Amino acid sequence: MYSAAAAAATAASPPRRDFISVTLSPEEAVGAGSYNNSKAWRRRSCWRKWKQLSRLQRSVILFLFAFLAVCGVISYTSMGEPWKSLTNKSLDDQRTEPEIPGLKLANPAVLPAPQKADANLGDYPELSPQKPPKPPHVRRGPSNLQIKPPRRDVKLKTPQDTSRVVEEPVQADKEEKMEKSVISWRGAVIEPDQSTEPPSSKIKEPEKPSSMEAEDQKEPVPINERQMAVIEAFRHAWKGYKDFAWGHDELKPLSKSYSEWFGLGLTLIDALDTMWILGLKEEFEEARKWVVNDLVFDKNVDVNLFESTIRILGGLLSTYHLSRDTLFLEKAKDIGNRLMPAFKTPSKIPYSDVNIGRGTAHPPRWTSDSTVAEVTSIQLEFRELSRLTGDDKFQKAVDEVMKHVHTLSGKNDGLVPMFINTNSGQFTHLGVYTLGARADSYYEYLLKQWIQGGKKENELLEDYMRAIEGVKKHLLQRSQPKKLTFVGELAHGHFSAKMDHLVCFLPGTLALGAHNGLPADHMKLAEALIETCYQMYAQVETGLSPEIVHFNLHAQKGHKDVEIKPADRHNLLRPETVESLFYMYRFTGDKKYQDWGWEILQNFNKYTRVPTGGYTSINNVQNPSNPEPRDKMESFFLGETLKYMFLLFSDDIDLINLDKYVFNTEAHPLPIWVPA
Ligand code: DMJ
Repeated sequence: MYSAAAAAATAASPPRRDFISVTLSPEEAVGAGSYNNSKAWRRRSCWRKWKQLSRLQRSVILFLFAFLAVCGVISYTSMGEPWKSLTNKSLDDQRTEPEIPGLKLANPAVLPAPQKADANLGDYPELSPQKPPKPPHVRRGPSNLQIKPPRRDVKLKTPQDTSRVVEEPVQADKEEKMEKSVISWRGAVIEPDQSTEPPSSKIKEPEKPSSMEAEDQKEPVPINERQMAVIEAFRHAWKGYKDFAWGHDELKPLSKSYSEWFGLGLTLIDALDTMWILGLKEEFEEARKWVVNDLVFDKNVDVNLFESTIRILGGLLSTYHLSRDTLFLEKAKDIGNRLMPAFKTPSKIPYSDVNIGRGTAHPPRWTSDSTVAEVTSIQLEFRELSRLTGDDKFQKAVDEVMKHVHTLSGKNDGLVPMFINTNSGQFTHLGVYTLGARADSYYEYLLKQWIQGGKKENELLEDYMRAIEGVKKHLLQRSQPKKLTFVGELAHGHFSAKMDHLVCFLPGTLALGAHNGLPADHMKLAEALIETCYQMYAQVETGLSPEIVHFNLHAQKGHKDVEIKPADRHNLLRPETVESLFYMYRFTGDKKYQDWGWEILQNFNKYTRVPTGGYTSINNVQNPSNPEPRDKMESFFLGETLKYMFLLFSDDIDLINLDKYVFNTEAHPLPIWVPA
């Protein structure tokens, strides 16, 4: 087309440089030296070219332009939306991607959506206790049951802090209730309605963790070196039990055998929730299998109502709460039902012993009395069983005991005698008062039931407050030379400066009461008493407390505060001091309590650890060169002592949060019934 037009133009008029230059090839133009690539030159050249076209040619070209323009408008409107969203998405991606200089993500808009935090809960990190310096972040409990790891912002409660700290869980609970999800802690899941319902409610199947909760996960608090040492101690104890006593009640670590009390795998059941809390997944699964296959209550065997309630029923209930595995609840219901014949007495004060296979109960052979601590320290467990099953018979039976004891005469300013008759329902052996054996956990359970029930049962609080006043009035004294405050005993008006190690539960209980709003002087007393309990270890040659001490009331040259009688110098690996150290550390944040516990753990390792596995009670805490091993590991060493050690060394207040759980007297945590 250009050639024809050029030829025609050449013939009609003299050649014009600019025109010629357009029709020539660039080489020719350059050769002619006339090529000018300026914008003005190009504009003029196009216009001339346009003018040279025929009208038809111009019309065709204009039509083509118009047609293309219409097509363009149509296609823009149909593609506009996706384009817009793609553009916005890219912007969003830019907002959420961190800006790393020099690094660009390839095709960020087409990356797969991120996985949810719990998409693979089966990936449970294994503990590696061999590497204490940088311990792994561990989610406690078997992976499939793990819900919420602990909070990142670990805070210790101080008395000044209390109001603020208490508000947190309440607010959190409110939000969780609104979402109709579950309240949970590290695998513990409590349905909100379950945690508030009265005993008449029906049991519900546990819920699986929702994806919403998974999103809510927080960074686990790492396990520290001291906690790793507890895990190591537990594994050593467990090795002995597994190798020589598997499925039996107690390990005899020296003779590499076992002893039987009820024939119900007492150590294994007592240790279940400890394994959960310590994160010992493999051990837990193995023990669970034993419960599935071998734990049978249909046995012609006499069990002690109190001991089997606090260790077996309590252990099964807390393991159910932590794991949400209904196996443990079913077993708890089974044993709970089998213990009920104990309450068929003329007074409704239960007998001490029950044959769980035959469904019969009886007092000990030599008396029709029961021990006061025993009949008043089964309430947390039976009440919880009623709440979970919806069957109020368990709670009714134990509440009746408490109501009856509340009205009884024979107390001394709230202090109770040690025995109660199952026929008459009256206290017997009047006039002897102790916070030690046979009475201890009566006081503990007054406070703890009040807390468990949402602080509404005033009679329990009244009895507790009165009893603490009774302790102050009749049982408190100070020793010489260190002026240690201790709790003695009263027998028919005579004060005895004797204190059982068992009494060392008291500082922890007093601190728990103060944390729950009871008078501040309870905390002061707790601080004084825990110092005394620590001295019961520190002043002894092995650094381990004897079963019973006598305090010196008068200064004597060369005498310490603590005296030990030959019959009392054994140590059964008991938990009470470590238990109280745990409460004291939780509520004060004072590291000295952790240090004291650490000393005690080291001394257990030094004097009671058996090289082939297990720990043993000893006969003589005063002889470091021969503490005389007794060849028995009590189940509470795993159920309580090591559990409280682990909790004491933790800085994670959500590791069994004391505003959500109350420990039974065997250290099995049960949920506090949150007020509706
Ligand atoms: C445990 O069985 C319980 O703590 C009980 O309350 C007292 N005795 C032992 C531990 O010492």
